[in-house]
Amino acid sequence: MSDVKKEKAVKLADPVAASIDPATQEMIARAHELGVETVFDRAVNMKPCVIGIQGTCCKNCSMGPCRLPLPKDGIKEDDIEVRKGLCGASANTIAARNFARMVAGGAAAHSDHGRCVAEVFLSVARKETDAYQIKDPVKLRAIAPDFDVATTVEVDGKQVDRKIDEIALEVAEKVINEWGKPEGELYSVKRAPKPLYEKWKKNGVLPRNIDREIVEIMHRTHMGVDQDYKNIVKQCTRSAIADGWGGSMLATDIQDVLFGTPTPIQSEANLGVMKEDHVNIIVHGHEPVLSEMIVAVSQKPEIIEYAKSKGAKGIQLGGICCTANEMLQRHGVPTVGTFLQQELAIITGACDAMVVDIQCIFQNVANVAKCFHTKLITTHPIAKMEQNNVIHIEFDEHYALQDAEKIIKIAIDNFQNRKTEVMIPKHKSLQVAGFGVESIEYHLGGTYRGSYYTLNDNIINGRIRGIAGVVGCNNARTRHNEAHITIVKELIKNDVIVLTTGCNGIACAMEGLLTPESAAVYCGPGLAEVCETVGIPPVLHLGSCVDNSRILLAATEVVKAGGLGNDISDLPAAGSAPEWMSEKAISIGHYFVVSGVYTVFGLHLPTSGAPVFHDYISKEIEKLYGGKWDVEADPIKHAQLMIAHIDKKRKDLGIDKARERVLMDMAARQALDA
Ligand code: BF8
Repeated sequence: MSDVKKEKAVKLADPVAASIDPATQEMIARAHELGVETVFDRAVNMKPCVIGIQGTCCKNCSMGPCRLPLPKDGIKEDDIEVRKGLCGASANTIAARNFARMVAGGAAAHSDHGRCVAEVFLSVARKETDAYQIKDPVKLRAIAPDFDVATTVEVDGKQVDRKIDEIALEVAEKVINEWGKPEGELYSVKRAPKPLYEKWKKNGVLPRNIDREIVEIMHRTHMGVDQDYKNIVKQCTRSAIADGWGGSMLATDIQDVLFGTPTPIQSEANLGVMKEDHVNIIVHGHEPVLSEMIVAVSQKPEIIEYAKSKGAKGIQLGGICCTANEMLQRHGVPTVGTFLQQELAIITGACDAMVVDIQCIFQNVANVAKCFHTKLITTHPIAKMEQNNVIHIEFDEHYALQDAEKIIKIAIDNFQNRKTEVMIPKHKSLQVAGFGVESIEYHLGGTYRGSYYTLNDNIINGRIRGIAGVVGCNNARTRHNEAHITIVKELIKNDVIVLTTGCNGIACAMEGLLTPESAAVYCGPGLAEVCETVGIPPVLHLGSCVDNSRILLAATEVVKAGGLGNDISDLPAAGSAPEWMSEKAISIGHYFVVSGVYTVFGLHLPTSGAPVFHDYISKEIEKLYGGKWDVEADPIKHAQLMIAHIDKKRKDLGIDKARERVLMDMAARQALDA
């Protein structure tokens, strides 16, 4: 056999077909020039399994994997008797089990992150570390009542404020208990609108504790346990609520308490934020516990001097994935890129260290780093890599500053070792990020009447047609950022304000949609007017993926402000994950759905091989919780589905014709709710 025949034909990705982003296209071409393989190339060489895509491959025991593709001539009446695995499991059971395990994986990832933050908070409250402090005591006082912790105490017949240290300790002990308390229900589920809480109670899905719901999914989906797809979905629901209204919400709250609640802040996004003459340190992953310390140490004058002593002009920090969003929203650290740009950042030849913690980290970054001088540093005990060029420096909150300093010095010492010619794309965009429940209230309500009334008024009078939460990943099976940007632009063009998190937030930043000025360019006239009046972008960046809890709470505030129904499911609102790829996205999608949100996913859902199960989560479930799943790969149709849903809700509320400008007073709002 000739060498040519022995060699596997390796195709290279077409940069323009792979991404809409010019910086990404440039770097894919650069990777080809240097002979470095990336995810974009792997995606054109390895096709996904079609049965896996349908969700009907069962590998939960060693009699399988049992594969149940959808019959070409469609399913028949007796499908569950004919199409089955060795044990008899139907396509519905198999797809529901697989779906449930994705929810468990996603909820576990968010919630274990939350637990880590809660443990640091407990150390701070117990005064075991002085690296972290309580930066937002106001937020701590605000959330304390949610955990039945008093914020005042009676002294001489008068209520006076309790000491913040006492509140912190009590809240921290209650919070850490949420992962494993033996009885009761999660505290934070009561933050949902009352009708939603009542729906969860009636359907028996109130989460008991965070860990238990994940463990129970693993038990129920073990071979030979739960064989009723509706019952399996019930447990998915309990676990997803324990994520969105539990583990993720606690992560967000405690991160705000420890590191500060974000307020709008200006920065930049895309690979062009890296600087050739600086030490470039890229922090990638999800937990701000590490990145907060990296930010703090990198600003120390003696560290900057040390960098200069090695020939650099300074230190340029940058972020990838949700660590980027965390450092951006609290410190304005620029965003290097989305999930699919992690290898490309190293291929610039200017990444002196990539510091990673948990989640969304390609194992291939280690292979790419080998081709350059980049030091790849893992920091978390649960996330190591097998390649021998990876350095592991375990981050311990008790020695946080020392650990961060050690990591930064490795990066600085590496500055002089650059071996490949540096090529940093020029592309970068301005962005304003750092929005949240509190800042939306302030921006749309003003200092003296901070509230959601103004937002509600603008929705009622039709300037703002509705609200969309557009979130989630990139996926190398689709053109990088294309669906994200097309969907968001179609929504804002139709006066739908967009709340974004995760990699959608980064994609929108790269496209320049996170600036107040973009309103005049891309928005319909109503939304443009609101954005110009209050000086906000039409796309509000609410942070990382655990911060999707901010979207749930913002929706709850809209309900509370009145005039738009009694529950999240009444709102003219919809959710979307255009380029999803992770199990976390499925957990997020499901908690949006069972919180009452019509939620559309791009690409495909791993449910298509089991149409009866798919119908259940995309139709019948709406009767229980008011929200439902949908899937649409075409981005314009995807956005139009969301807009149609928003219009239907406007009609149900009786505000479909009220597009003339009417100033609603409280009585008028209450009349709408009646
Ligand atoms: O948690 S959006 S690719 S980075 S999973 Fe990952 Fe998806 Fe990006 Fe953050 Ni969320």
